[in-house]
Amino acid sequence: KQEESTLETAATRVKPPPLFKVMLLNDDFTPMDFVVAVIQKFFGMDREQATRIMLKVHREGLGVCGVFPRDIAATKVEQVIAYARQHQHPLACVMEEN
Ligand code: NFA
Repeated sequence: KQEESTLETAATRVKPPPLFKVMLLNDDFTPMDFVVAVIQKFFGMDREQATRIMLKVHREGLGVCGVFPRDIAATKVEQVIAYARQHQHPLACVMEEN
């Protein structure tokens, strides 16, 4: 098996990197349209997908926007929070190991 040949032995193989869910949390103030726009802008979804996730967050309290390696997840969280604060909205975004 190629993966166990001279270049990469079973002994040196490492675990795959952990993945993190990036989630939005509901609040009573952030406009629905703004949340849809955030999901489209930072998670590359179309308006229909983004609306489904926004409604899940609205109804259930939170929803997953994507699953990423640690650094990418952390950047998404920072970008979403910064963008929301720039627009004076309290929208919360968190990451959690999968
Ligand atoms: N609950 C917000 C409202 O009714 C909408 C919202 C959805 C906020 C998802 C945050 C996340 N305006």
